[in-house]
Amino acid sequence: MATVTSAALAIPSFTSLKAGATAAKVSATAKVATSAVPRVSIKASLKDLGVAVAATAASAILASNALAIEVKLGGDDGSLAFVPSEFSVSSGEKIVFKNNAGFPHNVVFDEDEIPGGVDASKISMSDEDLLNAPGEIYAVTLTEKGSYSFYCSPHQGAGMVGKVTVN
Ligand SMILES: [Cu+2]
Repeated sequence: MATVTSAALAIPSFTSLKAGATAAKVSATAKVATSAVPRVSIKASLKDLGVAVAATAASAILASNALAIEVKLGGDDGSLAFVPSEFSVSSGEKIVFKNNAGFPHNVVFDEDEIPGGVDASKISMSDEDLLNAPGEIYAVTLTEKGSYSFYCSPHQGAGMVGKVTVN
């Protein structure tokens, strides 16, 4: 019976780390743990706790993804454009350029339109390097504050250009 008590105590402290659906599930488990068949319910509650821990890890990953912005390469309508073409990020926020339509594309920062001291070649794909497959990505993180212009070298003439402000 001592084991049952400690398992039941562990559940509320875990619940405090969680919110929403998972918390509801854990408290349902707590009820089972105090029922008339302790041996079986301990197993069940530990198993459910394992599931809840996995859910916590998944939401942590989602939270870190929230710090990235995704820019489509090619509009859903097939337009040769960055979508969005003008946006702002925080310093250190990841920018993920993702092949969407009308590829191949690439992402090249204009050495004359980036903050002083930033090496364009370190943040750009090379002119010859292209994203050919659907969903292929190029990710870059800018730390120097200021405004940066970029373009897609195959489609620059068609107006596939963009601008990001790093705050
Ligand atoms: Cu392009």
